Amino acid sequence: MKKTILRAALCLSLVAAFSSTAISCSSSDDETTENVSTVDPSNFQGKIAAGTSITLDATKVYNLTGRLLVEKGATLIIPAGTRITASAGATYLIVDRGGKIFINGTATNPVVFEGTTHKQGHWGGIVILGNAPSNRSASGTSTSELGDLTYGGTDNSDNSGLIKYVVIKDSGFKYNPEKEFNGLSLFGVGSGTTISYVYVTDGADDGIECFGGSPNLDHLVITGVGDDSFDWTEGYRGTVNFLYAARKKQYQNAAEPGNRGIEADTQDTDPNTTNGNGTSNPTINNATFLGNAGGSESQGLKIRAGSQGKFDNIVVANYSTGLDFETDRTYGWFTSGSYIKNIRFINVATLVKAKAPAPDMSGVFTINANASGAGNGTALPDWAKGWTGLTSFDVVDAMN
Ligand SMILES: [Ca+2]
Ligand SMILES: [Ca+2]
Ligand SMILES: [Ca+2]
Repeated sequence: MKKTILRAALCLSLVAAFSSTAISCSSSDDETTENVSTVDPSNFQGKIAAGTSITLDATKVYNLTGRLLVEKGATLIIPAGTRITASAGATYLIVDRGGKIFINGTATNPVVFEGTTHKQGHWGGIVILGNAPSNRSASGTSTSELGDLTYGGTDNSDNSGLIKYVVIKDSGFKYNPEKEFNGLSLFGVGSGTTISYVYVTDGADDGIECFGGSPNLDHLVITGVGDDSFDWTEGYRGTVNFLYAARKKQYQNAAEPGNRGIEADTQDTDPNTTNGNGTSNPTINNATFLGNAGGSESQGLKIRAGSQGKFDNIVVANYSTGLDFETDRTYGWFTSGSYIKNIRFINVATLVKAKAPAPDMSGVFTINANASGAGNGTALPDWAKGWTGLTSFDVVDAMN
């Protein structure tokens, strides 16, 4: 009762400037939908409504206590140095189609999202929805497994804002095996969005997952996530430039045996159709993937379900299998051209694998023993030092 009264009072105090918001003050909704025009740092959740722009205060620590939705037409600006601590459970930040986020971290002052307790899966993650196509439907739209909102459309160059120098720790809360947060989940995000210098660490499920869309991402560091470091599906077609991805053996367990650097799909609901919206075909340049031989999915790059891709300057180290292909359409793409160039395998038992009957896949890549990957071979590249809190990382750390 007390909570209800407080919520009603809070709502009334906040909606004065927004005449159309009374309906959203229902407390019956599981997802809190109170509009926020000012933010309570100790209870950071609710809805930033259309027409509203909120800028956080970097001198304060924000405790994310539920869902924070940035609505279509609303803007959330997070200045350099802001720290957001997330309470346990389905606490997450979600930006709706047409909403904008600006995470303005810097190399010396990143924005940090972390759990109130440091453990994998403690809180949700960051979810961005855009207007770029998903191949789950002819219209390019679908419903997000996270947040249950419509995403996608027809605008490949859609712009959801800017994410720069952000650290995401302890993410990956799981509702059930089909609904799991990744550190950063991009649903139909368009190429007009800027995503640079993102560090996901110690999270459950995947580090970053792209569900369709065409966002370009650069300078990504992903260490110690439960499933795949980088995952794509639904016709993802962006470019990833400079990616340093490493496992941490300490996190491998029966519940999360995942151990893939990349897991590439074309669509989960029906991999045999792309509904006219194309198969996944991103470009990955300058990437390092450090695994360890443990776990049931020790594959550097798992490319399947018709996914295509173009790779250049790639280091794959300490995986049982380097390149693991599945399905005829994926075989067809990689045997039809030179799409994996300058790859370097270090301590990889089986360089390439494909399910029978498959064509000979041994010629689909070109080796370069001097490939630099993310910039420094297996070692942490210079661009990843400092803002991540890391000063070094190498194969030994992935084995721990
Ligand atoms: Ca995932
Ligand atoms: Ca995955
Ligand atoms: Ca996947």
